[in-house]
Amino acid sequence: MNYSFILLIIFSTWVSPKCLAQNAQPAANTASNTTMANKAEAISETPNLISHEQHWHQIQCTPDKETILEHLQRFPLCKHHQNAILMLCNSFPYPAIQEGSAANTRPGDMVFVKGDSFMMGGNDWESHSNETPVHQVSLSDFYIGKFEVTFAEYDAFCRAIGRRQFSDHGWGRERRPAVNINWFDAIEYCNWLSEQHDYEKVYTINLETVTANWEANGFRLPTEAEWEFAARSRGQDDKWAGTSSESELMHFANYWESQENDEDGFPFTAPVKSFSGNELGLHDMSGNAWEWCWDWYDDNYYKKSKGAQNPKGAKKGTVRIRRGGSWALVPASLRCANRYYCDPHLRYRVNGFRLAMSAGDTKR
Ligand SMILES: [Ca+2]
Ligand SMILES: [Ca+2]
Repeated sequence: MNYSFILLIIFSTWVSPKCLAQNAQPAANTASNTTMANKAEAISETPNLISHEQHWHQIQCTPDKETILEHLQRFPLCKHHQNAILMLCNSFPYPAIQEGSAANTRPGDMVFVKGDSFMMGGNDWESHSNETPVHQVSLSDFYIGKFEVTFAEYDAFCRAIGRRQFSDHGWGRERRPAVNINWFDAIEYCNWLSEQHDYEKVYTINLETVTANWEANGFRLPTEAEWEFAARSRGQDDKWAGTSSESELMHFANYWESQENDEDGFPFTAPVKSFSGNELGLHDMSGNAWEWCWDWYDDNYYKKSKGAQNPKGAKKGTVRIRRGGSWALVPASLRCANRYYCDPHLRYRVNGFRLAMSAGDTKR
């Protein structure tokens, strides 16, 4: 293991103070990471500064699909990129999907999860205060994806709306999880995919404000409670998705083993299903890519959600939940009960997502 790889892991995991993780984040890294992030922003904003603002002003005066698409292609790193995407998605119908282009996302790739009550949270020696108190919550039936959304799937969306594809850092695309996905990217994909399959769209997107219709039968992100219930194979006491034995974890999860030891053969992301699934047949719930959930994060939410039915997180916040740990982290961070969060705007090489659906009236 050389120093460049160590630095890569530190950068990809802790690059910004907005992406705080209360565990496994040395305070000493914060200042240098802030500087790195600021430099990256400065570099990305430097090219085309004047014409980029003029072009954006033109779009605001006369929103036009072709002009928005042109803006996305000419200024992929500009500060208005996210708003341009949202404007495009809100104002114009999605183009039809190319036949076979999203072949990995079929209803058969979703697992039905029978709802129940379970004890959510953790209180063992590795748990953090935000995982306590362990408390009972109840969930309705839902579906959840067997796999993380892959590059093959997300690239189909990008092609359909004329969006640039996100970097795979040379690790490979196709069946590897789509990374560099921020929370809004995931939400937009859910709505687009629902439209392709004639499901009702779950999300209403008004620039930065996103609301969910939980009765809709379309694709959506799991809630934090759904994610944990599914990772634990319907709320069992599993420490990681598929096992409670750390010696067995290498068969169930892609994670960072140690500086000297990388026995699983995947120093970065692994193609989905490279590791065994849990009892529900869900792969990579622990490790590989972090998975965005719907919920706003609140340190003390568990103190308020005892006995809740279908809890959906804090009513408002500044950071969204992500779960399951990643290829760049050690086993403690991959625990089913572990709660992490991230600024929903930020795109990191460790962040991806998984689909879910409400099961109420969904026809399958
Ligand atoms: Ca690995
Ligand atoms: Ca994962």
